[in-house]
Parts: sequence; structure tokens; C-alpha cells
Amino acid sequence: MRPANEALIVIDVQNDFCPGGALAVAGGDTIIAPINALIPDYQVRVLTQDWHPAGHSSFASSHPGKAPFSLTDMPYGPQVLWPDHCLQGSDGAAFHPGLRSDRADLVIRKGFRPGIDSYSAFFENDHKTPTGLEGYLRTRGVDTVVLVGLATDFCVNFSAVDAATLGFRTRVIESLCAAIDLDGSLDAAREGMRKAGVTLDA
Ligand code: VGL
Ligand code: ZN
Repeated sequence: MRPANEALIVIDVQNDFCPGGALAVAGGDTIIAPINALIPDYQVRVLTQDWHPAGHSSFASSHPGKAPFSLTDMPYGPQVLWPDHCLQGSDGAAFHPGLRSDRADLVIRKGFRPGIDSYSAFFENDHKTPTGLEGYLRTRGVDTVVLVGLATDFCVNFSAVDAATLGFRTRVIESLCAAIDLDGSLDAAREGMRKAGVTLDA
């Protein structure tokens, strides 16, 4: 059993990020059994769920003439435009049925504001608007977080950098993550996480 000051945060293990989904990550489903095996060891267990309204500003379909996986400028900075994914209440937004989501203490939903994306479990992409997770963890006495899930180079990366910047001891278990890897985004994410003080474990 892990100590009570340590939380497991499982990022976005949802159907749309698994093979067959709208924004499938290669190997996204292979991490589920080992994540399930880890969950009982933790006394604090958080799942995140990407949760977008129809017409969300991160969807390429909301920007006429823009292709999925292209970049656009948003008021808060550059934003990758994605295929429509994780629509609130859809099968694609549901946790993968293999994930033991019933074991979670807390589910944090993010990306529900139409005009702003939210990769991180802690802050939306303006790096200012909080999700509330910091307060939840601190009031439960957590000072150490372990992150796994999807995708390594986007939501896991942003969550890990924010956690470390907020002062949590932060570890990412890379073998329990899978990456989108858009134009070298995985290497850039690894470098950014290391710089922020995140421990990258195999
Ligand atoms: C994610 C792209 C768009 C992720 C979420 O979970 O990494 N990536 N929305
Ligand atoms: Zn999303």
C-alpha cells in the first residue's frame, strides 16, 4: 500500500483515445490492465475525463477551412485543432469499459468551457483557470502525485508540468502512458517535464 500523501492520477483513459476512437492513441488500450493492477495500491485515486460540448473551440470542425491536427491561435496561445472527440455524454467520452473506474475517489472533468481547451488536470490551457484538483489534493494531505494515462505528450505532460510547478513531487510512469506524437511532441514533452522537475520512470 502506498502512503496516504501519494495520489494516483489516471489521465483520460476514455474510448475516444483508445483504438477505434475519434482521437485514437496507438496502444492506448494496452496500458489499462497494468493501471488496474496499480489502483488498489493507492489510498487517493483520481481519474480525469476530457468532456467537451458540441462545437468546442478545440475541434477543427469549429474552424471553417482548418484541418484536424493543424494549429490555430487562440486568445490564450497556440492550440492544436483536433477531430471532434469526447463529446459530453457520448460513448467516446466514457471511460474505457476495461478500466476499473468504479475504484476512483474523484473524477475531474475538463474541457467543458466552449472557448478554451484544458489538457491539464489542474489548469485550463490559459494556465490560469483552475479545475479544483489542487485544492482537493491538498485538503486530502497529498504532496506527491503519480501520473499515468493518455496522452503522454498532451494531457499527461500538461498535468505533470502543472503538478510539479505547484510543488507536488511528481512522477510519470511512461510505460503506463501512450503518446499521440505529433511532429516531435513526445520528445518536447519529455524535455519540458524533466525541466519542470518531473521524474520520468520507465
Ligand atoms: C487530449 C488532445 C485533445 C489528451 C485531450 O487527453 O491528451 N489530447 N484532448
Ligand atoms: Zn480534448
